[in-house]
Amino acid sequence: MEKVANATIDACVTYTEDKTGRIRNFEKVAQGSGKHEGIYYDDSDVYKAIEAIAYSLKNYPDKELEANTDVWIDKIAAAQQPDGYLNTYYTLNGLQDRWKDMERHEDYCAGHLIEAGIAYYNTTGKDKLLKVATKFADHIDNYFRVPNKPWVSGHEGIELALMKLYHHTNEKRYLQLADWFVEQRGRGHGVGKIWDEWKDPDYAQDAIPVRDQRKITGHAVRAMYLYTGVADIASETKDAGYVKTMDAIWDDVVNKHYYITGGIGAQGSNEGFGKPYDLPNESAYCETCASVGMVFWNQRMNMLSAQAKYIDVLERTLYNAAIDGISLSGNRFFYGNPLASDGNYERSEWFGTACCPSNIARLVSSLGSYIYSRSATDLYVNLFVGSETTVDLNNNEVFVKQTGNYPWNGQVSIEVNPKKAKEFAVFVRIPGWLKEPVPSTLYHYKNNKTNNYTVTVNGKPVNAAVEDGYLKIDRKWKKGDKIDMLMNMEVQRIVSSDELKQNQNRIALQYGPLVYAVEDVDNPNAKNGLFIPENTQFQVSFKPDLFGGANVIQFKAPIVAIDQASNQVLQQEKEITAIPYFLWNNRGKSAMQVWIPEKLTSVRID
Ligand code: FUB
Ligand code: ZN
Repeated sequence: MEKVANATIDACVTYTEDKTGRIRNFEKVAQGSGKHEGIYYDDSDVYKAIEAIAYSLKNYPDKELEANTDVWIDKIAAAQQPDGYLNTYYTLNGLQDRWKDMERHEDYCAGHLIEAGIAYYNTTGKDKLLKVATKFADHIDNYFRVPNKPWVSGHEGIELALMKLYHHTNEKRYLQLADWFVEQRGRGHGVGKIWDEWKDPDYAQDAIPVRDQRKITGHAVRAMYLYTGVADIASETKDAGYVKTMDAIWDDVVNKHYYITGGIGAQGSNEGFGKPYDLPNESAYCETCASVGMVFWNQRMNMLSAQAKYIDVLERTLYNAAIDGISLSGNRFFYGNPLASDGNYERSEWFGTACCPSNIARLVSSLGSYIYSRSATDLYVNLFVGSETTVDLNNNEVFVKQTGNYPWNGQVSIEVNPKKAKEFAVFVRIPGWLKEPVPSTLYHYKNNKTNNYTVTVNGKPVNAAVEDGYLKIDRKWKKGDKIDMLMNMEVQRIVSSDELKQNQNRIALQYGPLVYAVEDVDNPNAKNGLFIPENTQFQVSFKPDLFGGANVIQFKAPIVAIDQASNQVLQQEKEITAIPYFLWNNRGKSAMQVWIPEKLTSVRID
């Protein structure tokens, strides 16, 4: 979060207002003329940057940054049309063409504007951007839903944003509009580039109505944003049809399309989902934005059901595939996050289509909102993150403080300090990775090895049941109470189910919730020559000087290579170091792999 505050936001600001024309586009609209610079969806990156700034300012106040953001907001407000419409691409290119091509992201940009407006208001109390966003939402509602004019969003996102606006304002029309957008899909209304070009409405989750959908299809970010919105709507309306869709699609994703890093969207060709079980490693697309969306969706699924399995998935994606998208320096980004590399892939400063940098920035800077959830009376501890917060439970302020060094080790303390001593439940998530890598049939710990855990309250063992993945500690809580949790972490060898052809005879290493990778920078020639025999002994140690402090897994294992002089295969025992996957490519370009052969016969020597 500190890196995002100090480096990532700076990168986003520089690229938004200096190195590209994103802010200039708003200025030109206000001036009444000028050529649009960039791509038709670039306004969204400005809004996402503001959203990230808003979350970040909460923990890292910065007067200068806030003042600069206020200037951006003035420019955005000045570009809004009298009827509420706001889009620099169409306003500069001719408003007569607006709302014609459903793929052109006008509503997608509106969604990001709404999210930014709410976030900025929540942190600063300033409502200028929120008013602009609300006026645009009202325009969209009056233009489409009220007259029931068909419109299928070519890139979803507005549905979840409208649900945020509904929760913020309590105005029912935004809930209705969100639901209306969802109900438009799958009815043959789609018109525009996507539908012409792809000839495949599956790409935009538009082949069949959402309540009939049972399989994941198409573009991964689009799908994640859609289903986040659908889960939000279902939480509110208890729509059983949507819940059925959500359950089936979630099962399909985690059991057939899910990388061990939590990444999704295997294919570059459609930036999305491919055939079931087709999960190549080196060409894995796993867009950073898709991981961000996966985190959103699983958070909403958890809120809908209070089941911890969704947080297991969320945590895996967050700590592996998602934060892999950002460098340790905070100002380099991966668009795709493969699980193997020949050493020619590296993070970039920016992209032509620059959706990922501000997306990972807004996710990381809002980490605080993923740690806990609550019902009216009870508290849920979802993530183990050092933090302090006050939660209102049934008109009782409860100050909660977490300390520990998770995910480097499994010791976590949670202080629970209610203002008034009262009976309620604290549901502590018992991470699924203690037993199984993921709630999925795709991956298993070799030899069914599991990790143990203990939980005490004020030093005494807890006698409580685990419900839906949470240990339910129901008692009269009073000031000074403390939960101590000890999750035993062991290096796990993960194997894939038979369907995952690309991973056969290979293992991945995991310690706690983190997946590890072997980089050639530590282990010359490992990419094509390393194998890890069954009886290998692993040592884990925390290296304070590596990557600013990180665990490594070390072990002795053979690397085979062809000796050029003799043309013989040589096998040498080497000291191998594996690092957390998300930290790879922070020391220059290097070959890397997550899935490593177990036997000499599976090694492919190039
Ligand atoms: O279309 C907007 C964004 O650009 C998508 O979410 C990304 O996948 C990229 O295509
Ligand atoms: Zn992206």
